[in-house]
Amino acid sequence: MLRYFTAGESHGEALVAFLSGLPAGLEVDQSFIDRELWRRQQGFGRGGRMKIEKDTAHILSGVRHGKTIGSPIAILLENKDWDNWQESLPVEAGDPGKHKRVASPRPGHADLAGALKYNFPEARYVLERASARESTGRVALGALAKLFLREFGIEVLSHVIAVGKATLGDAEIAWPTLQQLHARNDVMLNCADPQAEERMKAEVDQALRTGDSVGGVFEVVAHGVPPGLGTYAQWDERLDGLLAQAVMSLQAVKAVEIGTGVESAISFGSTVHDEIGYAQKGSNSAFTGFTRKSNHAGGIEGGISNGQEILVRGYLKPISTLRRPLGSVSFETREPVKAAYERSDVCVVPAAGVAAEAMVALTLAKCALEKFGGDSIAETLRNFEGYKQQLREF
Ligand code: EPS
Repeated sequence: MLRYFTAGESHGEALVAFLSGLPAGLEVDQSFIDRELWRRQQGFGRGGRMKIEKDTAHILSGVRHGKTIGSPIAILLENKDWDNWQESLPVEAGDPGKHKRVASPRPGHADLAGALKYNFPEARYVLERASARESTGRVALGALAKLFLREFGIEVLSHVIAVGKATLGDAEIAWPTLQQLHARNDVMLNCADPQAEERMKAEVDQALRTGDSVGGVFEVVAHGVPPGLGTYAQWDERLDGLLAQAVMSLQAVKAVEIGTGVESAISFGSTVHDEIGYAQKGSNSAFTGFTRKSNHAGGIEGGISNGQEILVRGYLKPISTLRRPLGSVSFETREPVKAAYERSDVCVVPAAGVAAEAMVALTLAKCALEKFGGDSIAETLRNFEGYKQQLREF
């Protein structure tokens, strides 16, 4: 069973991430994990914090001589900014005069709901944990899940399809285009169409100019997924439900869509469902001879992967920290004041897409382990080979 967990405050000493249940014998590529962490830090519209941090995964356990050993994996991710916070956010009691309080809650942020829930007089501890910095740990674990999925020929990537009102439009983005996008060493908004990306940049520029923030939409694509992951047999085992929870759990995500789910709701069935055909066996690298004319279902029917690319979209609200703050109330006096402002990002859509890749990869890895699971990679791949044979003979 694949289980994972993260810990750490945004300005604490470090983040820690745990992953339990990966089979033994998986090769762990440190540079791959660090590149994934780097990808999460990119994008036009990030704030000053990203100039301070250069995330790298320090593996503490569960990997020896370059391979997993079946024991829980723990990863430490240092917060370089800790140097600036040691006095204001110490583990011990410290000097209360040096604490940095968040005087008024930000509309849209966890500040108020969290302070009420945990009975804090102000929101410092709330934002420390609600912060999207936490997603760094998930990306490190997601990188391990991606390495595991590669053994099955499954790859997970993302791209940005909208920033504010600027959209990619209906252009279909083929898998090789996403691979090229992923290989780039300069990331602006991670959009596959340069013209759309310029329009997206203009939206971020406007938010920067006016002290505002801007949200958008990313799409995660999982390529090479065999049919048969997830099941309709029980409500909490449906792959679409699991992916929706995984992606919705990311900071600032307010809606999740599988395939063209939203558009489908306002269309007739005849234009939405993906017609089925059959091609000669062995003519391509597909798992079966069945083919589809389209992929509106986003690769999932009945809560089961159907062998098409899995498509998951996440809709991000604009960041709730505004340089031109909205109205709020002072925690101390209850008088109307402007919401607190702290250094922040203005747009995080590309970074959220990378974090969502990690969540999709972890979800698919969990389902793959449930279907093919073994204690070693060799055992797991043997089971997978047997299943592929079954599909070929279907
Ligand atoms: C965040 C606020 C900003 C972001 C942070 C998320 O941090 P800071 O307050 O330190 O400037 O940069 O994101 C990250 C640190 C990160 O690694 O993504 C927030 O309040 O959610």
